[in-house]
Amino acid sequence: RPNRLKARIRAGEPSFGTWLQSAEPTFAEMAAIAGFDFIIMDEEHGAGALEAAVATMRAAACTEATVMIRVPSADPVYLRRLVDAGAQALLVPMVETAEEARAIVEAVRYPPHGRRGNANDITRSSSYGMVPDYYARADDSLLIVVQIETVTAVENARAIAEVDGVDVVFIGPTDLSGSAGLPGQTGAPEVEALIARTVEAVRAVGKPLATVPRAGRTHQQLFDEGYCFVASGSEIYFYRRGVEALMAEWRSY
Ligand code: 3PY
Repeated sequence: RPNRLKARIRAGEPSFGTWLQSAEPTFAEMAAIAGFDFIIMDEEHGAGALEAAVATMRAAACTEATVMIRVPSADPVYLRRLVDAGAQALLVPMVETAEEARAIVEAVRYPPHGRRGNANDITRSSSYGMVPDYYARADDSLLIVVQIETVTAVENARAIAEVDGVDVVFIGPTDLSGSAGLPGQTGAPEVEALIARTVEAVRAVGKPLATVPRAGRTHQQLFDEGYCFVASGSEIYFYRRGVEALMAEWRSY
């Protein structure tokens, strides 16, 4: 299965995504049918783990949408389990140094470029051995996205972006605001300044950026600033908006 999100990024096409927190594949399927280019299944703050990730990927497989997994941490063992299970895109939170970024890339690349173990005659990632050239194509077909969301990470943004194999740098404004001592104040000038520093550092390296929406910016403005994808809302958010509005309407009759 081609990594359509990676192809879109390479072609310079901006992509719209959304988050999946409940690990319910039905919502992944719905988001994919609705036309999102990608879905991030969130294992950092959401409910699911490996089996739900596989179910989510299967649910989206009938559409063009790519599933990205946000892992709970940079644990190389779990990263490897996910790529064997067929994850095409990984989002790693709280990356603070180039060394951490390099370790993530090495964990999921096959030798000689990394330390991924080879069982590709049986894994889901290689279509259970039915894709003969999987080993040769595996490294390049994976999309690796690292999150910059602490003040330390901003200081190291250029070095992180320079790591070979880091495809995209994802700015997390919410955690960055917390790290800056201004929790939740993503529009504060100090936080905006940290984001601007990161944008400048990553663009200097020529790597694409990604983020979530934030106040005062349309999606188009973010794309114009060099973000290749924006991940907006989640099934929890959409459901909350819907039930709150409908309850208010029904109780008003
Ligand atoms: C952040 O804004 O901190 C994120 O990780 C994206 O939700």
